[in-house]
Amino acid sequence: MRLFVALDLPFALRQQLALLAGRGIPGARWVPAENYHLTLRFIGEIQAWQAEEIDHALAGLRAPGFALTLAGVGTFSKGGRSTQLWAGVERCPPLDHLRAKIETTLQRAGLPPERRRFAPHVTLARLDNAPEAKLAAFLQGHNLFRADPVPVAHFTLFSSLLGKEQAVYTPEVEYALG
Ligand code: 3AM
Repeated sequence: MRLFVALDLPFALRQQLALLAGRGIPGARWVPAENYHLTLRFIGEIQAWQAEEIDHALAGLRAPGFALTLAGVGTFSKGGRSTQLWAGVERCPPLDHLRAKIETTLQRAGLPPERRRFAPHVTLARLDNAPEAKLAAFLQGHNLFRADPVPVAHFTLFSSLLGKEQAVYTPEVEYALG
């Protein structure tokens, strides 16, 4: 199975994000609102026995809940091409703390370390040759985006089934934050 650890987002926040999405960028594959999430750690394909160990390890993690505010929009690029359009996150030390704890926990459970820097975001669209001028206009137009803060009281282990159109993400286990 293919797994990742993420924050799922409350309905009202999904609605606010959906207001940003869906228009103005040819070549954008907009993520459906039910798929919005904030990835804390991609795990990838693993065996069922290892998933059980990961679940057990995550269940033992202790970290405080916190408030999360999404703000700003941006892009990731590869080889000079924009590949992903996202909503950003306001500085949030408890989120960084949670992410660090998850990383340590998963390494102790036997996963290789994540080498990539944590850049918290919610993906709004994947981009195939989107015109850079349209992207720039979108970024400028939504520069001041700031969602209402939401309480984060758990994190979630998701499974991911890659489909032709969109992946199907299923929350498998929720872990409460203290
Ligand atoms: O949270 P976002 O949408 O940026 O792109 C995948 C998605 O990221 C990412 O994990 C999230 C949940 O599927 N992902 C997919 N394959 C990956 C990989 N090999 C990956 N992240 C890191 N390494």
